[in-house]
Amino acid sequence: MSNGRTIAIGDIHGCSAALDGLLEALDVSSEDTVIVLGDVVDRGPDVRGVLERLLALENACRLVAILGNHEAMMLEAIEHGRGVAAWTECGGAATLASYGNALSNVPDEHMEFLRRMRLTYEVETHFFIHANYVATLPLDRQPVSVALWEHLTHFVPPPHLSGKCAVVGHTPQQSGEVLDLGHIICLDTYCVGGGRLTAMSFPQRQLWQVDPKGSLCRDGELLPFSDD
Ligand SMILES: [Mn+2]
Repeated sequence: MSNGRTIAIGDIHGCSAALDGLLEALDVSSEDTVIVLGDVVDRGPDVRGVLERLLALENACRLVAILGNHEAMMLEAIEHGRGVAAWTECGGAATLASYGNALSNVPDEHMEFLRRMRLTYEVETHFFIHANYVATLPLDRQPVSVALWEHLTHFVPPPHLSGKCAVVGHTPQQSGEVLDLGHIICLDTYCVGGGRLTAMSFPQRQLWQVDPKGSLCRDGELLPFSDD
């Protein structure tokens, strides 16, 4: 067992300045595992820059990239030409703009990164998935429609059969505050809409937040566990 930390980061959506500020505060080492919770692309100002930073981060720590619905849409659009209009309208236009509005400008390295993204990841006490889960199914059998798409505003599942706490993104918290339901923690604090980009360590629940420009709001604050 390494001495490294396990740190999850909420939905980045092309906010490279926020990601820079957050990574500076986190000061990750090669021992650390950093989990990005998906939706690193689309909507925000600098998708290409975010992917460049994540590729660099793979060399600085153990990076685990969870697949979000936006990466799934981007892969479908670019690799199979499916749903291009829907993807473009859902924030894909910003992704395209960051590559000079030409799909051919998206480097293979960036596409390979998207293809490496995984549906779930788990540690002893927590598991990580983009949107939501089916409580009665093991983590390796989670349906993609739920894992990538189902908002917590639509359905809050009971605790997962593993007994582990779920850490998710996808359902934006416009307050900028982490949503803590006891058995589910949502780290999508709506950076792309003017909220914050959030990182939290597990199981310690240390919290770091930056604003869209990357200025630190909360630095390594320890959040109490709720009993809910
Ligand atoms: Mn999402």
